[in-house]
Amino acid sequence: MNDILIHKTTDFFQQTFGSEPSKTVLSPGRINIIGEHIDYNDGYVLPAAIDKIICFAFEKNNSDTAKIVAIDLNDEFEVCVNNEQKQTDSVWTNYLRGVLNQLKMKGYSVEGFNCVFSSNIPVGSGLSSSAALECGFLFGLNELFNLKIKPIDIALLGQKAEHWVGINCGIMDQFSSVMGQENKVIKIDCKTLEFEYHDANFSDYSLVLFDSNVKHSLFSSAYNTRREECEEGISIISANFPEISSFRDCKEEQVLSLKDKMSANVFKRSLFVVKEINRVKLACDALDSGNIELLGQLMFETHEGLSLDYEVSCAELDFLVNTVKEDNSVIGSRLMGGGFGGCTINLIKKGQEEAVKNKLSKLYQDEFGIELKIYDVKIGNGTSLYIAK
Ligand code: GAF
Repeated sequence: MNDILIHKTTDFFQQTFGSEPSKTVLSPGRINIIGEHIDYNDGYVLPAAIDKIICFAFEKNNSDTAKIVAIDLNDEFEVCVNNEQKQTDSVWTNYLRGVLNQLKMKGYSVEGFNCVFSSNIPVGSGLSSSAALECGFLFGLNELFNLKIKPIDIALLGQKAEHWVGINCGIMDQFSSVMGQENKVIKIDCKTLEFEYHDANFSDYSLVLFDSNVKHSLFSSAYNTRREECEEGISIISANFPEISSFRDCKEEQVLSLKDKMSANVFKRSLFVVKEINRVKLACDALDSGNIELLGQLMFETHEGLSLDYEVSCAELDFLVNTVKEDNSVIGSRLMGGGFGGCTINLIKKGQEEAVKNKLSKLYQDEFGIELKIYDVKIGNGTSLYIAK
């Protein structure tokens, strides 16, 4: 599947600019097994890069102008690389403008270049196409101009570019896109950025994503509000328990004891975060010991918390999770990513995948009149240079 995308991208580059690209970069989307809305709360997350990617082709052009073409969008833009970039109405270009600004602010100098890219990561599905865009673009410029930026710093610069665009995100998406490894999930400590790879062995179960095919527009404002509510939560907790500076050191009982000192929303968000941090630790142990049933149960619990306490679900996602919960072949399901639409991630008994997919597609269509999209997940490598065989 990715071979077709790579050829399409490099052929397009050749036809547009009349030469072969000197660098071709593959930049993946990500899934997250568990640990949602936890990265910006100093907790642990368990994501992985996937085999859906953006392919970029780059070449220097001996000028001070960057010419960038988005093949799938049939759109392009040009900027002078020496200028400070401003936000525009064209959202996809803002991610790349944000990257150029970050490089400039950190003192990295780039010259003019040509770039084309194409993607098979569904946009708005919670698979983090934006992190793949920022980090793949950065990775390519790093290679093209020999900037010597370390992989983790590529992730951090990508995150800053996303903040510039307007989402005050954590580090999970960029980190997993850059650092992913085939058939491994990454346990990231989002406070220290220490990380470990764990085998992505789900035993008798397959990972399947159900894409609700909706994206409710309150995503970015609600995301930033959740972050602010959590900041308020931890500051109230620290004021009352001075030994605690981070949710990871906090116990459920301590949050419960502060119910009267917090607004209803801040209380619910804080409780969710403390429970979710614990769930990730349990889930990682369950994965390591092959107790996939326990992992699945924890995923259902996460969904309930995201829906009732963190309030980032929606009718479509709740329907997808609640429907498969009644099916014995599905042992875990939850909304994945920021919420308000996008995908659920599911663990389905091997051999039963098609039956579950067919049944759910029909029920979803009947309930909402929306076509369910389905992706079978393969865990792939992080951002890399493509070397033609
Ligand atoms: C989005 C953000 F970009 C991530 O940083 C993370 O917070 C996620 O939502 C929720 O877990 O993908």
